[in-house]
Parts: sequence; structure tokens; C-alpha cells
Amino acid sequence: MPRCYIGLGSNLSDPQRQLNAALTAIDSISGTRLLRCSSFYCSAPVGPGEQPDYINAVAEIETVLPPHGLLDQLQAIEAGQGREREIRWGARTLDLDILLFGEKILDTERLHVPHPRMAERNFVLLPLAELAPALVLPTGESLAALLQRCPPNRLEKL
Ligand code: ROI
Repeated sequence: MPRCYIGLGSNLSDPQRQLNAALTAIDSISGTRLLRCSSFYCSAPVGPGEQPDYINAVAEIETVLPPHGLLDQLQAIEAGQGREREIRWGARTLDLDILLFGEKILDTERLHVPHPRMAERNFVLLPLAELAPALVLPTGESLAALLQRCPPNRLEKL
């Protein structure tokens, strides 16, 4: 079964509660098991405009679902936790992103894996490095190299 990494983020409606509820919901997806989750991090919002700080984390899961099947389930969890189709880069109750899906490289309309913006986001790379410090992406890049090049952004482990 492929190991997958999911990025979790929230900056509305009690973000820590949103992440905890999402982890429980992910573990309840049929054919899917939550293996581990990183620490929770508080991070400064990336993107335009004023919005609250985020809570971010990364979860490691295994699943028998195909990538788009997993995406459907994650989007259902986002919708179930009150996420509206909000403005791009705006505040959100819950964001669940497939960062990595085993060794797969996917470029479809709905899904790009590895996640195309993970290299610019220390709130993704640092929690991921907590779980898998020696990780090499299917593109051949090491997580350590991405971390070295990643722009700094305020990030605090809780
Ligand atoms: N900024 C931070 N710090 N964490 C996020 O999860 C996050 N998610 C987003 C945007 C709006 C890009 N900014 C973020 O979608």
C-alpha cells in the first residue's frame, strides 16, 4: 500500500479542533489508515490580505484508494467541517492537501502530486520532515534540499 502524506491547515473556528476532527475523519475513510501525525504548528498566513494565523500539520496515511478516490474523500471531510468554496488564498476552516501519494507523479485537472507549492511552504516541509527527514520526492529532490531553499515564514511548533 502506498504511503501518502496529507497537509492539514485551518485558521477559522478553533483550528486545533478542526485538525483533530479531520484526523479522526481521515482514519475513518474506508480502506485508509492514519499512521502518524506531526506536531501541530502555528504559522503566519501566506498570501495576500489580513487573516488569522494558521494551525498546520502533516499526516502520514496508507490507503487502498486511488488518488482521485482519496481526493473525493478528503473534499467530503472539508465540506463536512463547514468549508465553503471560498476565495483563493483566503481564510479557511479546513484545508486537506494530498502532498505525496507514494511514488506517483500526477498532473490532472483536479490533482497535482507532488503538491506544486509544497517547496515554497515551510509550514508543509517542516512537519513533513518531522515524520520523514530522509524523504526523497518522486521527482528525485530530497526534502532536505527543499527545506534549505524554502523562503522563511514565521512558524512555531506547539
Ligand atoms: N498560510 C499558512 N500559514 N498555512 C496554510 O495552511 C495556508 N493555506 C493557504 C494559504 C491561503 C495559501 N495560506 C496559508 O491556502
